Amino acid sequence: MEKVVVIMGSKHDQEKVEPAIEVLKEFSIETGVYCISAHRAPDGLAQFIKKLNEGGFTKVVIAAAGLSAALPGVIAAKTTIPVIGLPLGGSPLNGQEALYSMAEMPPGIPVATVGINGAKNAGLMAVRIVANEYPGIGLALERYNEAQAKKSLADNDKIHEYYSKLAGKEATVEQAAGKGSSKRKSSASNEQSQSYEPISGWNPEDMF
Ligand code: AIR
Repeated sequence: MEKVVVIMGSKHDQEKVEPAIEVLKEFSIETGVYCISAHRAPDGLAQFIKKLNEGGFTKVVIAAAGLSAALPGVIAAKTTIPVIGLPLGGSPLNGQEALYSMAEMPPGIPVATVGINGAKNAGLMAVRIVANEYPGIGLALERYNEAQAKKSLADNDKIHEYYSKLAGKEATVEQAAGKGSSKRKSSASNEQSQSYEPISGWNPEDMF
């Protein structure tokens, strides 16, 4: 079997699991994707786990499910391969039932659980586990983190610049209106704020 196994409880989970598969693809890690319900096909799942253990090649399993999600726990109970639980939302309890099912495992059978719909982090955690044995993947992870940091700091520059310019314009309008340091916005300053061109792809109103 493949180096990383991604298994979901239903074909309807596919879209929510996709970011994990994307991350693994980005790092060129051999990944097998499967769909078996722990509740609807328990014998099929047992056979699958048997094959997983016999294969001896898989380093980590990502198990994704919604509702009362037994899948990662059942897999963890029948293998010593690390299991990452990916609880899925979109359910009557918004994924909390799946989160609790995965995170609150009885002592002795661990499942490393990510956040609800946290497929990207599930993928990245799997990459980190595989990287323990493959230094090249570790280096790729370092580059990934560097690129991420660069992007985050570029966002900081844009946001800081946006508000600095906005503050500068408001001050000018206040001064022109002879209002000194009054915090109350004049309608002119409101017009100025609205006419200021927002930075591309980012809407300040999203923050509120
Ligand atoms: N599920 C399927 N068997 C056991 C569980 N917990 C989960 C699936 C899916 C949800 O139940 O992972 O998130 C609904 O599945 P379906 O197939 O009815 O859409």
